[in-house]
Amino acid sequence: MILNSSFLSVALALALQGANALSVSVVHPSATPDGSGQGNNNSTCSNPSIRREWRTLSRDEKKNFIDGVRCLSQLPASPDLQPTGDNPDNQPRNTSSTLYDDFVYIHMDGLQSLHVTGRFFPWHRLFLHAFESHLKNQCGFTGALPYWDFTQDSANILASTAFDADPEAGLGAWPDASTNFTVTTGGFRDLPYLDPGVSFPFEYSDPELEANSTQTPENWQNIVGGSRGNFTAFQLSVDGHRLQGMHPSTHVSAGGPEGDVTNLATSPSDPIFWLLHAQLDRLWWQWQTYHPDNFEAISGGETQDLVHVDDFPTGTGTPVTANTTLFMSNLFEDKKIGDVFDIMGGYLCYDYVQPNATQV
Ligand SMILES: [Cu+2]
Repeated sequence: MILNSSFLSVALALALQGANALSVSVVHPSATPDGSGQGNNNSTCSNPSIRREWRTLSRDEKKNFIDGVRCLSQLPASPDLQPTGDNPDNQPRNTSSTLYDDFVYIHMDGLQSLHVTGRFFPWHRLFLHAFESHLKNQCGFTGALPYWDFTQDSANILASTAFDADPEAGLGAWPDASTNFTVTTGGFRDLPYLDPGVSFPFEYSDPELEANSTQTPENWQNIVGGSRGNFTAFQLSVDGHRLQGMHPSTHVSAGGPEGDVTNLATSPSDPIFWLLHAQLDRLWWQWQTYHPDNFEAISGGETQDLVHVDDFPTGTGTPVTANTTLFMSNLFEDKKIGDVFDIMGGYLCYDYVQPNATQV
């Protein structure tokens, strides 16, 4: 797993606002402009599990999550997994690996069709659900997937209180040069590091852009309130021009030049992936529920075009619709995009706590 976190120069500085300047515009389904457009099946989800920010969890709840991840990393790989073969460059699967590694593998397996395409948000929503289900069903996890609200840390991510050294309940303190930026503390300190090699830098159009300038509460609010009814514009606002937006920047700032989570393919190998992507799923949900026009908006194609990424931020080729299948490589059931629009729609049944109500 990452356990090798260093920093690009993109990660720091810009002390613009205090860490508690979390003025995110959170719109709960019941508070959408006309209260319609989503949650129509809420009667089938009367008791959603509630995903909360990592720092609001008790020590026991944090430990329960970390124990669950460690458990998955000790169970044998699933005999059911069948690669889709979408990624022709994918390495052969090591079937003597672990169940946790299976999740990394299916992310690698679908690499090109899952990122910078119209599948990105819905596929990752299902992926998180599959992982959370495995934690619960196979490893005694009793909570809901936590998220890392990185907007609280945009002023100084190194001072983030989300990362601490508690050997049983901590995500690990930020490492430094003394350990070659390898994470040596926290509950994941002894998980393996894949050493994926460098996947970034991308050809940045603005190489001086600071990663944390994309992670601010203001940017979050602009994303949530913008791109009305236009899914492709929304995704572009999250991924950014030449992939310099909030999503890729957070991968890079958490993983540094060589960390697992920096690598587009192997990023789930670092458990921070789950908290980072729960935050992005929460961002999509806030945008969906900001206006009824957003709720079932989907666009783009199934094929990545990194050369013309600014022209096709949600891909090209076969159009992505509510009927498009989200493949889970037989590790988990496939679903259609339309099945995951509503996180409280019957198939999915969870919600995100409203940050301002519970922030500590
Ligand atoms: Cu991904």
